[in-house]
Amino acid sequence: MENYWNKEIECMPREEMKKLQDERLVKQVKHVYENVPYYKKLMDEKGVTPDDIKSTDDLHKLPFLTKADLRDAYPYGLLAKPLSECVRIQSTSGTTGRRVVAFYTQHDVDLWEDCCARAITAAGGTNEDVCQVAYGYGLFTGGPGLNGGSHKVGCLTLPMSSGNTERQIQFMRDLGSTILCCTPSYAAYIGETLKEMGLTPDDIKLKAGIFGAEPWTEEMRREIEKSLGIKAYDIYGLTETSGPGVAFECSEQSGMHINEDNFIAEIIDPDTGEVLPEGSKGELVFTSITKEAFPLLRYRTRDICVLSRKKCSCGRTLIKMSKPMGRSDDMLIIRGVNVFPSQIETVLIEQGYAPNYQIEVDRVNNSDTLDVYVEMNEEQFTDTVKGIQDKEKALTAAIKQILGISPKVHLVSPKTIARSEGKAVRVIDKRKLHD
Ligand code: DLL
Repeated sequence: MENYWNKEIECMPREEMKKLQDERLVKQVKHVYENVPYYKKLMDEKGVTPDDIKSTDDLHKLPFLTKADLRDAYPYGLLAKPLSECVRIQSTSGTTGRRVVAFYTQHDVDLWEDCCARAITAAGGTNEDVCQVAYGYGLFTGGPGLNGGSHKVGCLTLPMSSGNTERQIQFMRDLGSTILCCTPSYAAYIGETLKEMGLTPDDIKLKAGIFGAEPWTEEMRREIEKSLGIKAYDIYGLTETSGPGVAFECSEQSGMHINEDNFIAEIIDPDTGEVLPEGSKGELVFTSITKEAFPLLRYRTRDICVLSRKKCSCGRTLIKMSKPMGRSDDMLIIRGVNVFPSQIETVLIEQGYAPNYQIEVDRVNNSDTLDVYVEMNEEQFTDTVKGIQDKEKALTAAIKQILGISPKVHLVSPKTIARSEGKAVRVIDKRKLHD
């Protein structure tokens, strides 16, 4: 039996959903044009006015927004409501200098939590459940989003945040948690720890997990399902569009339904910006049609995926997105933290190293590792062993300061990092997260 949080919306006939989107888009464009001078300028430059947008068929006329725009307009430049009406911010992890900050009115928080409630319900959650939220709390959207969704559904909510794995397992056993929300890599780690503690899935009551915020494979899904004795559901979202719950998986476990009453999805060619027909692989672009405080229009996510309207056995008519298959920029997600190679390069240069380096990312025992190989010049190289170790320590600390996660730094002899004749290969990602 399939469960819905809001059946009317989730199973709405296509034509009705389009009508709803049309109305909301027209209203939203007007709201943004009148209240966000930054976006008005982009529209003016493109020669588009709100009168040109009569339905979703006109969406392609609007300019795109990118992460660069968000940095440019930081912190308040894209705000569409007076501060007096905003009640919350959230922010993404690990971006350079200027972080991305998203704003919420109470109405926005409610809509966001509602999206998360849909995800929890689709995973079988009801008010009989005990929902353990082990995503990070704080600026990261994972903890607060799923926490709010869990409250809405009426689950007994355990706001654990991430970390302290043995305590997670103890609470899980003592309180009889039935739903676990965390990143897939943390779920796998909890599974391993359970085993190390001499326990089996029969010793816990978990039945479902809601895992997202980073790429994960079908193999990883099977491994987690087995180690915890659960059904594992994917959930997608990004801070810029509110957080988790933009899309969620249903019992069919074959792609995530996008909450189309709140977000219009498009797939574009990342090089030309041209809108591609349904079924094409390309960059996912979102327009939020219900958010008040931070309503981004045509925001380029950089996530590469495919959209599909194929009939779903769960009865939902909401369009489905595939698992993200990569990114159209060079952002890496390491232990849930967004990392750009350029951030590491900036630190190296600041610390007096030449930009001869290589970043190696791997996944060992389901946890991401980050190794940074940095070449010393002749002068640096003649140092003593202790001197080199001290330099490695200082560099580790400086990188950690910027990224929020700790790398393993290896200083290597001059001229040992291969020079490239074309584009430098700065990153070796051995994780094989995409098929
Ligand atoms: O990761 C929001 C979130 C929290 C989603 C909890 C799901 C669960 P950001 O930190 O802004 O927000 O990172 C957003 O993470 O553009 C994707 O590249 C990636 N991402 C998010 N969910 C998935 C997923 C949160 N299910 C960026 N599969 C996005 C693959 C994902 N990648």
